[in-house]
Amino acid sequence: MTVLTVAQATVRFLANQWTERDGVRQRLFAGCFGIFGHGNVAGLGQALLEAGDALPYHLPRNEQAMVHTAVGYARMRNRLSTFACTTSIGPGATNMVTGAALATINRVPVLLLPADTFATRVASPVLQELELPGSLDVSVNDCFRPVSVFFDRISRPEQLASSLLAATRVITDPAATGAVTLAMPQDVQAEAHDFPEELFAERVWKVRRPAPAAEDLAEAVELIRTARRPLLVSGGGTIYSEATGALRALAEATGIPVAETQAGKGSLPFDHPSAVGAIGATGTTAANTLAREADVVIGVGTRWSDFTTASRTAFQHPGVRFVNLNVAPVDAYKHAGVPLVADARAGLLALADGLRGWSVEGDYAALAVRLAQEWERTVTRAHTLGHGPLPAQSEIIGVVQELSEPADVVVCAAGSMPGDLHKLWRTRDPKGYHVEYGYSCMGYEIAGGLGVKMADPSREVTVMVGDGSYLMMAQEIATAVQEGVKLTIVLVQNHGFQSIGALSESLGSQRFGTRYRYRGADALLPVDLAANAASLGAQVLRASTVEEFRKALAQARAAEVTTVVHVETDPSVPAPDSESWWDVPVAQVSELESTRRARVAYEEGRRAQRPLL
Ligand SMILES: Cc1ncc(C[n+]2csc(CCOP(=O)(O)OP(=O)(O)O)c2C)c(N)n1
Ligand SMILES: [Mg+2]
Repeated sequence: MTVLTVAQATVRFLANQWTERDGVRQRLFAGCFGIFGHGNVAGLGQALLEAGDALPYHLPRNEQAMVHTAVGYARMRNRLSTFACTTSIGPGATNMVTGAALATINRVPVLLLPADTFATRVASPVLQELELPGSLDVSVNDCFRPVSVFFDRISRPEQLASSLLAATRVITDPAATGAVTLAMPQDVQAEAHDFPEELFAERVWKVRRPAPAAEDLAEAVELIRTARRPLLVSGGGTIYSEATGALRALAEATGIPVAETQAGKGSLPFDHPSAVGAIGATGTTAANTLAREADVVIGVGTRWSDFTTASRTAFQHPGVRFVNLNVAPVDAYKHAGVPLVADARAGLLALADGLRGWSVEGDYAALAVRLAQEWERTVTRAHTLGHGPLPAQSEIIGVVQELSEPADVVVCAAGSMPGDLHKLWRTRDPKGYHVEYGYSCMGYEIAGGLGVKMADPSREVTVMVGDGSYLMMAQEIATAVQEGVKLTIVLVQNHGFQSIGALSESLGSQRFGTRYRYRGADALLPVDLAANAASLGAQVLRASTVEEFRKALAQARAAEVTTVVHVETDPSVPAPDSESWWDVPVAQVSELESTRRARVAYEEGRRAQRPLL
């Protein structure tokens, strides 16, 4: 037996957990981020101090941001390795709730260790303690329950061992993973207990590759063999499972074109003959044309979000059927599909086997190639518009593309940029495109980019961030500087929320509340985000033309320190049209003519919606 505090035992346990897939072993927890307060400074803080390099500690600037960093890291490591995150009680803890939701919605593992108020309650109410008149066992940490895939509160040291084991099982299960939260009362963290030694033995959590059930596979194969216009839709699961080779082999053997979701972008290199690019509301005309007429749609590792299905308008074939290959049953059963509950790679190999000798007709494959080539010309035009005096955002994307190497990573999350990147980025590596579009959380960009770079320092990481997102969460530039982690950050200044502004306008709401301007006036604000970035310790370069931007970006890429390239763009130039739709309800009654007109268009759009039951 080993006498340790609950916090010391937790840290020792975390330092000894490993994952293994395909015989490759890595640490489940690369370290621990933490912001200390009275809730954890002498508990988990003391334990991390004592543990030293056994579980390396990193100091972020904001609790939400550190979860983003952990998510960026874990996504880059295909969910096989992540970070723990510890906070104090109260606001430090609840700051992590958004990060928890982001992790769970994206199905990315993070371990959250918010401190909790005293289990003994002798000094209650302590600073920052919630006091509900009708209940004494609710704390602010109960906010984590609906956004965590696992939640427990360690009120007694005796609970720790079983809780840690249950938490680790969930976090390493690709079908269940997300935010795993262990709330730790401040007194319990510091309490000593005699723990069984076996708790601290090295443990290897095998991440298996379950194969589809034979009867489901047979049904799927039979269905696909009847298809005349099948379409593969590849999601994040393909990339996490390292199944891109198997996808490519299936596409090459059968000629089925492959469209990509946001998380699945990079499943095929953009110029592969089977690649038709992004699908859905931010898709290519190639993928969306094929989707409209597809009779069998094979989803691989996708959760069929509304952006992917264009709010259930993308698939218009009257008899369209789905096959869903997904490790998570919740996704495999969507759209009344034939469920292939399996690892993406195992499932794709099984499908390839079952479909041996079968392929789509030559005309169909040729149509897909022609449509993809057409879109490529659209992309080239958007990259090189020659717009002035300020450049269009698509030209900024074009220059980032032009200077990037295949293995570089582009990172983004919210604003108009994710949609533009989904349409216009030419991905050449499965890990080259990192857009957080499950939660599309403004503020993920820099913090998440930090995690991406920490996960693979050999790659150049370019963070694309709008002025709105930057203003929400730029402070992790200071963390990047402190950690000696080099990021290239492209800060796109367009004085407000171009994305929501354009959406608002299209819905008859006249860009209300989306422009950063003085109250009642049109003049720009004297806000200097470049100076702000410099104040956080970054090297900063300013550009106002495409040429200047190209020079600045080349300099930023060559730099060894985190460098921000500040560029002003013209928000009035939209990216090329997706010929798609997104369901955003418009007021059914209004005094405004613009709203009434938008409502008519909205009702028209809804007519194409299909229940897919
Ligand atoms: C935390 C959060 N709040 C609100 C939103 C809704 N939203 C999506 S994009 C956006 C504006 C983003 O502005 P900016 O970063 O400047 O990008 P731009 O739209 O100008 O391209 C808003 C408010 C969000 N996605 N995340
Ligand atoms: Mg903006």
